[in-house]
Amino acid sequence: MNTLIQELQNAQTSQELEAIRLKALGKKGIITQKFSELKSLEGQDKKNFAQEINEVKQKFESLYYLKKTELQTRELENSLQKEKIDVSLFQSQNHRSFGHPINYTKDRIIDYFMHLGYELCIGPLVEDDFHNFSALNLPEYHPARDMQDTFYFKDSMLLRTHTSPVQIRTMQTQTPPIKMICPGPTFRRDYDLTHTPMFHQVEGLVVDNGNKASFANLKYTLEDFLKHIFGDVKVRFRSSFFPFTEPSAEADISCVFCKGKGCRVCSDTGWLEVLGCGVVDEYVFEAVGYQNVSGYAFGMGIERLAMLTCGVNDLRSFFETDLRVLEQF
Ligand code: 2NM
Repeated sequence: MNTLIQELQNAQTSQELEAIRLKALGKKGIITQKFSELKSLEGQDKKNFAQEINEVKQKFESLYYLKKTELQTRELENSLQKEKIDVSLFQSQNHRSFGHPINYTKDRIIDYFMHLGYELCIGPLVEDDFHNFSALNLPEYHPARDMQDTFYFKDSMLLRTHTSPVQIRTMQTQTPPIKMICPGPTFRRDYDLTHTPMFHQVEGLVVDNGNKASFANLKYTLEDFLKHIFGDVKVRFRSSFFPFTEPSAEADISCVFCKGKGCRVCSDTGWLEVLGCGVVDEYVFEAVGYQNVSGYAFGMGIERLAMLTCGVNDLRSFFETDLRVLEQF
């Protein structure tokens, strides 16, 4: 028995320990055999011997479990040491890509305006009626508020249909001068070849005291911005309408595919519409409690800009997360 205990204490591996366990408690183990010797005994002798071997068995087992835990812990630590990997060693050569075109385009837009000192602002995706509609001069009967365009929750909460509520919130918490941009996801109940229920916008807002922020500033900024994003293109402004700006305009660039000659993408016009803008309506300033200020704002869809700059002709490929598509960028 003592040699068994001695061997147990000397075991160096789980395998060695298991061999000793079998030697003691296996079918033909030393302790197991002692139990079969009981058959040939009777009375008090049997009782005494049974007690003796049970004590031996218990002692062996408790030492065995102690040793087993000790060895397993040591072996785990050893394998952790041995199998440690240096993640900086391996570099896959097969999956070089420049990230998702939506993020890439968004970052380029943000970079441009942050270099001009615009502050980057973000806001909630779930909005209330005031910030998404009322403050922006979208009256209750306006079609943009129709159930068909907006995802509603109860208590007239909704998924923001544009990023403009972030600008309302910024004006409510800051005082002019303000120069800010707000990128992020927006939601509309629209789903076809050229619309997805979730899409991304970047909007910008400049507010200054008195009449310092003018349409001329806006026009210069956006012209320079579009040339920064698209390279050598012509830019033109067409008059337009938005409830929250007056005057309002849309900016076109000469078609990046046919250089203005006319093609399928620009419907033979030579021009591509890329953003909307305008001088912020007095009504909006009233809604946020501003007086004697002037400002301009602009907004653009990131998907559209990404399609034009990355040469993507199907909007859906942005949302399919198909690596074969994304790897091409
Ligand atoms: C656009 C076009 C024109 C706009 C206006 C405002 C705010 F909050 F200042 F009134 N935010 N965004 C705006 C103006 C957005 O997107 C096509």
